[in-house]
Amino acid sequence: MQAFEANFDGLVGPTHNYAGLSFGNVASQRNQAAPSNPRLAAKQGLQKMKALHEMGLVQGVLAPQERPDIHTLRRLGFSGTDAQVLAQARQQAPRVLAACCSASSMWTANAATVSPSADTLDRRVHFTPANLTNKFHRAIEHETTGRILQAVFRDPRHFVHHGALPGVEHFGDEGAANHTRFCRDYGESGVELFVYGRHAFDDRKPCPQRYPARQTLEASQAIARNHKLNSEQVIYAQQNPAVIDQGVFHNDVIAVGNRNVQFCHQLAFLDQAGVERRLRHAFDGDFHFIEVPDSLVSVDDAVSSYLFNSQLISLDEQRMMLLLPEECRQNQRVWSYLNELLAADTPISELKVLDLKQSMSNGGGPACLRLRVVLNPQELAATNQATLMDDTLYATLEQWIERHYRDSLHEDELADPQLLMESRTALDELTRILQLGSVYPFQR
Ligand code: SUG
Repeated sequence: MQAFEANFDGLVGPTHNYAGLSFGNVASQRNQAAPSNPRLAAKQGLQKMKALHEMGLVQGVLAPQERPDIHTLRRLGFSGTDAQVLAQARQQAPRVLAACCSASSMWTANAATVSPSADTLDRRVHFTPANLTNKFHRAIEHETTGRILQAVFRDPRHFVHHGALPGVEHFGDEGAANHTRFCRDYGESGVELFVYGRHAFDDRKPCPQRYPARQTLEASQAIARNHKLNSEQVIYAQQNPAVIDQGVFHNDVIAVGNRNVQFCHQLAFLDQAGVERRLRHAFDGDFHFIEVPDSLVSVDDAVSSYLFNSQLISLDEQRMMLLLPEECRQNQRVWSYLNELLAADTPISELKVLDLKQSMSNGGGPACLRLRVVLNPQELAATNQATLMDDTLYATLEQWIERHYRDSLHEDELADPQLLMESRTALDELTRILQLGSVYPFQR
């Protein structure tokens, strides 16, 4: 059946800030305590959604989360009025407060793993919100993420929503950032590649030494089972531990795939030749494994430019476009490689560059900001239409951002009770715009 890929981007929340919360993510660590601009961040994200919509792609919006997360702060023993909770947290545990204020749900590549109906035994689309156990500020996302996904993909005849995996390191799961689906046509059954950083139940296997491996093999296997995938169409591949130690905290920082193309760095996987062989074998058709040599683009270049965190988009049956962050144009080696790539005989025939600096400064590029959901026409019709981008929604959201977002925010301001009020007012209005119902703790 005919199907297509929709991208659901995370709207940047009103508390977007740089708190240095992600050990192993070099941009997050480098920009700790820098002032942020939530309004600009949200507008940059919205511009990207508009650009994809204007290219004729189906573009959706996923709502941000309630931050500061008063509910979690109360679970951690802070009490009294909301203002008192914030004041106590600021005084006694400012890093915990910062974690409870992160707008990190904007990176919806980490919201969930999604398997299209063409791949699943029951022919429904399966969603598993990622538990994101490796980072506290992200581990508090999945409950609300699950509610938002259910409010967008409601119809149980088409959509299955699983709970997040057990919230322990053994089943650490980072969602679609470590999951790529290859297919000939989107509506045909595909090959799902799950990339993991370590084995949780076997200490003898290689693992990174400096930075954490956030995804385990056992988590990926559990998702494939829950999603009722055909095991012959599933490949598990270990990320190269050496690149995790250089700042590649998710596979989507070193590889991106679409349909019959895997575009990746030469050092992306532990057994790269084996991964290529298994993909070619499972794919059953013409397959392009485009490997970028380390001699042309180093891992450091890949991490600083986010070359592989681009979106690889089908323009038609043959041609694809890379949607890149501006940082790729600023890196001479990356930019000259890309121009050579355009001249070579591959499906990648166009480049488009976007300014996403506010998100990039926290280690989130174009691909981090979107969750890919392959849908057939019936599934699209069953999707919450109010979340789909068009000119009206774009204009509404732009005004909404203008009304509710600050144009500068610093860690010191996170305990300001006014910020909480602003954020809740904005989100309450947003749930009406996107017709989500009551998805936030403050609304329940
Ligand atoms: O989980 N950064 C996010 C970036 C996620 C990028 N996603 C993908 N690669 N798919 C993370 O490390 C930084 C927040 C801070 O430091 O304030 C942060 O959470």
